[in-house]
Amino acid sequence: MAFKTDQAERLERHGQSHLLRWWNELDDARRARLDAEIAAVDLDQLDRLIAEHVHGESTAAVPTDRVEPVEVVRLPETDGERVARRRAKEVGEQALANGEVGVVLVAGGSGTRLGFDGPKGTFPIGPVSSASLFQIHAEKIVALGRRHGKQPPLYVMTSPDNHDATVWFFDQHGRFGLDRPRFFQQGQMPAVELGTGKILLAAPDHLALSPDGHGGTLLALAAPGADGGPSCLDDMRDRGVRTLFYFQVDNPMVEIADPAYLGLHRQADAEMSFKIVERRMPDEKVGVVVTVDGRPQVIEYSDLSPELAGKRRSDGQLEIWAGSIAIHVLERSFIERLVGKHRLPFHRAVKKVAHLDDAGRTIKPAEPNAVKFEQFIFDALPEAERWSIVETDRLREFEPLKNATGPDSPATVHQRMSDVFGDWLEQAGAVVPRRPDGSVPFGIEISPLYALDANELKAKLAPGLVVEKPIYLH
Ligand code: UD2
Repeated sequence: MAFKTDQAERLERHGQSHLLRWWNELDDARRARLDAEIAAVDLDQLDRLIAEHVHGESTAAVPTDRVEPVEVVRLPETDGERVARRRAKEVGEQALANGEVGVVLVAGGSGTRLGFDGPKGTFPIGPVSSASLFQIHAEKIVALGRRHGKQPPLYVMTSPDNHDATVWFFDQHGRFGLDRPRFFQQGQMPAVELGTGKILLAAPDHLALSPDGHGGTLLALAAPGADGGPSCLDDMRDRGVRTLFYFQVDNPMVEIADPAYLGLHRQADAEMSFKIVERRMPDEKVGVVVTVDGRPQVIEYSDLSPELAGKRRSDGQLEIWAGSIAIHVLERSFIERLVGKHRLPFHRAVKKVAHLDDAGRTIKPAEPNAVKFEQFIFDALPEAERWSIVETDRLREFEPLKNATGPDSPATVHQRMSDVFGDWLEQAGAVVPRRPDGSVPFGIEISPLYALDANELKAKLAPGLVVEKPIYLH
């Protein structure tokens, strides 16, 4: 197979001809692979990104004086607020019962910080059962289907690197009882060399590619399905799904399709909604929701100036306090509008990327050597005509699995899950032992199929249970 001349010329024009260095040594199959990967790269777009993020001054910092706190629906404190929250919940429950809600789970990330070999969703995280993240999420959706009479369809975003392993895992487990989960793949972007902007080769026939960020969800939802079939958006339209609940694979505490949140979103006639928590400290690794010149937007933690991150009100609270925990509601019509005309911006991440050197040896760099480009879903917020920002209780709903040890690790997730399930058991009249700091001393776990929330547990469990050792209700 000869390389198409126009492809070679195209690379030449963009200063990327080095990608063909080993062309003459490749057999036809490997040439075809490299050819397809190069053809898939939008080199005009990449030139712009390299000019801005590799050679240019890539500063995402927003001038502090234009940034204001965003308006938030706070956790209910008064009776009136509790009644309003209950009304919103009824609106969300009706949407679920009507089958108008779909669930999007983003699981395409590489999970490098966790150091786990395999899709992060397959990580065994149940504190007693060792159920995987995927199992816990899937069981919540099955339980929602039982409760509301219609199972919300699940759309799982994977990346080319973990797609097959993800689908295999669901198949091995009978798809956890889900009716018809659909798996769709996000796009990829090439990594380029820091300083030069040259695309890196991972192998003689393979570019160093990585997922294009969870902002890639929008285009991936609109892309044709396998074999040119309907896109996920087409599928949603066919099923009458109008509203999407979006969440990340790493947080087993997420209240999937939380009816009160869905209801608040609908009552605001919002196109996009954010669940937020109060930031605990200036350097916490969550994006912050703010307004800039009156429009809402998220500033990612890595782009936040220390001055803004640590600014405090006179009462000592952080002024910019609304931390995004990446739990969103999006209208399908909003996504359709965005993919039609708008492109989310790309952010740069400087990373260590293994690559071939000029002699064809694989180099595993000790220091960051490359720039990766990623889109973030939260950059859709400024495009929304209406939005809602809703506070949730961090202790109940946010304990993500990010690291192998220390904060946000299996140990902290096990503890938090057990503490919350301990609370549920106490509310149901059980006796649960506690350490002096209030934490429970061993694993406690309740399968979503046994009880989806504290009220369901209360209705199911006779009071008087004394918990003396690890327990898994399922
Ligand atoms: C994300 C948010 C941060 C905060 C935090 C809460 C970004 C940039 N930051 O931080 O503001 O809300 O989460 O936990 O999102 N993913 C894909 N494809 C990709 C990249 C990521 O599906 O190309 C998924 C990934 O599988 C995971 C999620 O997105 O479910 C978050 O990715 P991350 O762990 O890289 O984000 P993190 O912790 O930097």
